[in-house]
Amino acid sequence: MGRFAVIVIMIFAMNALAVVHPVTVVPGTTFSPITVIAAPGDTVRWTNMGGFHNVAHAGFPQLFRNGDPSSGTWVFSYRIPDTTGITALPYVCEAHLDQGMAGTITVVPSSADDGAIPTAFRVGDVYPNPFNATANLEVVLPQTTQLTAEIYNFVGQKVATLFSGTAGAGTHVLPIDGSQWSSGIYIARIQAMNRETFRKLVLMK
Ligand SMILES: [Cu+2]
Repeated sequence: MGRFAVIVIMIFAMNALAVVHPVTVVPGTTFSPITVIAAPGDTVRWTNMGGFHNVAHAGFPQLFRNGDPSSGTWVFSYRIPDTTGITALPYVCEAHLDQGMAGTITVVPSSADDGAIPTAFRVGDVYPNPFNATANLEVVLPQTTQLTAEIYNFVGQKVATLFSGTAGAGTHVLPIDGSQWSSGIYIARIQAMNRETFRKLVLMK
């Protein structure tokens, strides 16, 4: 397939507002939310609400691990380094690897240039991806704005409109339902604030 040129406007922050992103380790085998969109300098904080779990970066070198899996209420914080070049920090619970207990921190450049309100919107990765039938797309808006999110198939036909209208500031999780689509590659096209971003999806049934 042809490649979409994605222009990434990278505005580096000198005094970005650091944010704490909470993740709940819920009873069962799920991190919630599964995907966190964060900037360098932000902190991700996991809280175990029950079950025998841990949190371990699934990369090399391993950047964080809170220890061996344990039950009981534990809290673990990890501050994303200011170094550039990290775009994603996948992590797992080592006790439930075989059950797919995993999450991702998607690292995007901070768009705050003065510690104030970010000026650009952020789009996370589609998760899970590849997916079977359903997935989620996360869009973070710094202000109320017009938002359009559409899915196109391999030959450029629109197969779904996830959202079209006015959306408020904050994090929007847009569900993707591919249960009626055939397996293959799809493209999510997200437009807001005079910018356009694309994400590739792989549907495997
Ligand atoms: Cu676990």
